[in-house]
Amino acid sequence: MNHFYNARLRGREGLYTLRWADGCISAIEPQSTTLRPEVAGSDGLDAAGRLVIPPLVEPHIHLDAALTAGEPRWNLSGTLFEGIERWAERKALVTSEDTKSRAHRTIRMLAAHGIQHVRTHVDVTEPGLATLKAMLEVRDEARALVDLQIVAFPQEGIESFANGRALMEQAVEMGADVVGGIPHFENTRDQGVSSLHFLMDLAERHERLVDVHCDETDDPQSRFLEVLAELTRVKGMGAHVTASHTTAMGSYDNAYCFKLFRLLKQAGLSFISCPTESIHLQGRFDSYPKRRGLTRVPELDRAGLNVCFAQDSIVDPWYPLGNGNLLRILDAGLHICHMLGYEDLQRALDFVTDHGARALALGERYGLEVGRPANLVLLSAASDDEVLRTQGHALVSIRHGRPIMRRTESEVSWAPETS
Ligand code: 17E
Ligand code: FE2
Repeated sequence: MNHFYNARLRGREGLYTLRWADGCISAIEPQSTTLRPEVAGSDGLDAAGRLVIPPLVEPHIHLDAALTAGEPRWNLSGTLFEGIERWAERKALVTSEDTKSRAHRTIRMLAAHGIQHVRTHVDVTEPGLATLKAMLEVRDEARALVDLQIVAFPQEGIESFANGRALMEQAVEMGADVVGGIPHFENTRDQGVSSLHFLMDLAERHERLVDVHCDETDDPQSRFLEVLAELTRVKGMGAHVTASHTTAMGSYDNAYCFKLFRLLKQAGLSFISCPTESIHLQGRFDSYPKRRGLTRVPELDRAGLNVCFAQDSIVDPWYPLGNGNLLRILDAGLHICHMLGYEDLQRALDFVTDHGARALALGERYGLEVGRPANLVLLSAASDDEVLRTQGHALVSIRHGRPIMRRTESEVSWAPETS
């Protein structure tokens, strides 16, 4: 196979033929009519008027903890903090084989839904860093399916965990792509602030990206985002810094948020919201009315900031469900964030494609342009809103010019007497 024909492309009118050669996109040709298979040639695939897009991007997931829910115990309160405690118990039992086998199984679940770019957080609050070493191997072994970015993620803190700083330094030296953090979990406000100074310096020195679990709480006093944004602004690192979760922003008062947004725009950092995870983990200390526990997705988007959606968890101590389908997360996110208006539905896929690619700083490794990698996904629907309305799927995934996944569409058949 070397081309799609009768493809619809987002943001463009009409039908297209999309060709590739040597693993890269070689032509994007507008068609004047619908092509019949005899005309198009046997080495092409008929997109039948459906969308061809660059791959879905999963910008935030924890592959090291995936598929461990209930082992050894369930998170009964449904809080982030109990999740961290349950994970600490499971973490004591991990082996390299266990980590790698669960990570590979989960990556396959992601790839089965048209995802080819993944950023995973890997817990580095583990003396010896055996899990990180295993995940660095997974990064190479999984290349046929996904490009994997690894975040050195200090789940139990940088300042409040023994040797936290040294573990972070070591993780970066071993080859982590991204520097993480968790300021709202540090023991004190001061430690949260100093952890951010430390991790931003570490990333700057080693030229790494940054992705901080930031203010993942309903506590309106959790204001580490302003510190992260200010450091980002001063260092001019906006294109390389992401704030994940920032759920406290859903509880900030508007006067503070108004001032904060000015800084966020100057800093130009990216945001990731994990809507299914946050609606599940947050609001847990409320009775009624009960908060949604999400960051201000539409407001960030309207302010011109880069926001994307992510899964966060698949069957782990924090979230018991998940199947790799990022379009399910998009559906939930748009509902929870009051983003089902006409305009939002026309461009909904931005939040799981281009915006994710920007957060991951993929640059020219991503997108439908001649010369870029032939990483392409055929969807089951012709437009963003139809993908959502029909709960559409990725049907074919092409990676570096080779088909790696095909999904058969489900069909409904009727008994004769019903017609
Ligand atoms: N760890 C954390 O701090 N927050 C989360 N949402 C997950 C792990 C899944
Ligand atoms: Fe996370």
